[in-house]
Amino acid sequence: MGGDLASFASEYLELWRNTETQVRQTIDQKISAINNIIEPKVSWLLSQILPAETPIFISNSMPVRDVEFFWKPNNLEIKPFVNRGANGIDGTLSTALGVAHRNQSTILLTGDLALLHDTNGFLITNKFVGHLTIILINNNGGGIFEMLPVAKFNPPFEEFFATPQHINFAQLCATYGVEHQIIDDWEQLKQKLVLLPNNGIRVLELPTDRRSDAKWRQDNLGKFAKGL
Ligand SMILES: Cc1ncc(C[n+]2csc(CCOP(=O)(O)OP(=O)(O)O)c2C)c(N)n1
Repeated sequence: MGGDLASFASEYLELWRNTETQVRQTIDQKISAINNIIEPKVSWLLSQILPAETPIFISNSMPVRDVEFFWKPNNLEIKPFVNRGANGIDGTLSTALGVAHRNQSTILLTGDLALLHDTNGFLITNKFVGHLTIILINNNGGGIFEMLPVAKFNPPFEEFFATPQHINFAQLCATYGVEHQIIDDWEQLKQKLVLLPNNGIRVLELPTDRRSDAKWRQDNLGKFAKGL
């Protein structure tokens, strides 16, 4: 009886492992062929290009979900920090600054609304020791809500759910004396991350389209599970 159970358990494990391998291959093929900036590719790429053992704080909303879906497992020993369970988008910047302070150069992966929620966290700049690169996925609003059925009903979707803020982040960063750069191709992002600065705070802003990126996930997540 015990033996049967053990062999069933190992067959079951084997099934999971094979499925994982297959799904990973499908994701890699599909995403590596994409040239335009889309949100899911950010997590996939970060998992492969950051310096070894880099700490990364991953914001709630779609960043943490994209990391869960698309992060490619490997032996770089990247150190992830998240606030799961406490699902607020508040305090994101300050938490990331706390992780980065007197630590190895650190990454924050965040959406625009989460960053906006806590921009006064930038006031710590004078006391901050270390480096934080903020990878800002700017889809002008809450991309997570595009994944819900309510997205089809506009109005009120844009005004009450997506809540776009139309912020010029270059100006916002200038106010706080924080370096800012727009990233519009993958090569540029790679060059910026292969070696991280030792001090200061900078924002690398990737403009994205929340509607089409939500559709991309909706169209592809099911296919990945089926190995298509
Ligand atoms: C303090 C707080 N306020 C509101 C919410 C509701 N909420 C969840 S996700 C989200 C949108 C976040 O947008 P953004 O950070 O731009 O990420 P995206 O959805 O685009 O990935 C909001 C407002 C929350 N989780 N926490």
